[in-house]
Amino acid sequence: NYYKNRELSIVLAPFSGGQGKFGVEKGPRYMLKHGLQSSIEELGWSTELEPALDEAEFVTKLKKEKESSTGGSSVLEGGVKAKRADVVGEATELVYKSVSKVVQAGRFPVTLGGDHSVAMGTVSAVLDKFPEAGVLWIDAHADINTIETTDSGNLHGCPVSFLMGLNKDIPGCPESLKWVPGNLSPKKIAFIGLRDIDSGEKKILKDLGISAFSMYHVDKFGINAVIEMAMKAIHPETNGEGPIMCSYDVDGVDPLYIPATGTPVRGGLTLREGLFVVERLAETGNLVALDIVECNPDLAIHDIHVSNTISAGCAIARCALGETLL
Ligand code: EXY
Ligand code: MN
Ligand code: MN
Ligand code: MN
Repeated sequence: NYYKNRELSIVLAPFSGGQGKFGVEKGPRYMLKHGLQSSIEELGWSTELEPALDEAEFVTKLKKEKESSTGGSSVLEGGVKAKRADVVGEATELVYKSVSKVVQAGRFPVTLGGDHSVAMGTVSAVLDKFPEAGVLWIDAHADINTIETTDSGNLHGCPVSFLMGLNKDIPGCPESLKWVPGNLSPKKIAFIGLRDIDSGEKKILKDLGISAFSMYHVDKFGINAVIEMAMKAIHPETNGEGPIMCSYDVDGVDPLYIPATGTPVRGGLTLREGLFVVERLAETGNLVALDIVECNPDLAIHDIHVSNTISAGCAIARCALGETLL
């Protein structure tokens, strides 16, 4: 167990610039309103809030960018694409600084997004503190497009390529994102829940030999076996033991259960499978950091979709922190 003192910080990362839909910046506020902090305290953690960036300030910045002549233009020098790269660079670096402060103080960071671009900050900060950490990326998507392979130009589809330093040598790589150390080894990440991967991403996953468990593997082997395989993949020398960070995109879970998210894909994890992943991680005692991203209350068509999404997001955090262990 890496946090014997059971001290934890909820890092607030209310940022939406990694994709085009406003509302995802409201995730942290809604999850706190749902009582997340007190429910974590009830599990025996002392908690603090760590606001990484100001929600309103970044909404204003992004709205200005939308109205500007470039409209958050995506095509950069060399023909590469990266929408709103300046704002994404600024926000993710702020997240990096907040999570760094938290982990260096020996506190467990639970980061609430925001879109998944914020993981450029969280994972980088966690790797500074735990260089041997492996990352479990729970997602319908692989988020590993480079600024060359991305069709959309949305940077929430690219954080893993930045974490691995895959954009560094591409001409036109935005200055604003050069702060990302890019030292995540392809051997130190495993994906679970994939079902919407672009062809360029597939090639990167293959070429770099990255462990990726799609919904096919979940159906074939069952979620428990998939988690075991994923943990062994990121910690091969120690039979799966070692620090683990979980970056949890709620769209990994089927939209039946978590509908209010920006890029829903049907055929995902059941709510139980999605919670089991983090319950199992809690049981190992090896979890060192957690992100919960891509809850967008504005995309719900019914109030029940908001509460389903937010309560599931909060349940992911509680289960990861041991709520359901006896
Ligand atoms: N692969 C698509 C893209 O790059 O635009 C979709 C990415 C969605 C990413 C969401 C956060 O997981
Ligand atoms: Mn996703
Ligand atoms: Mn796609
Ligand atoms: Mn994602």
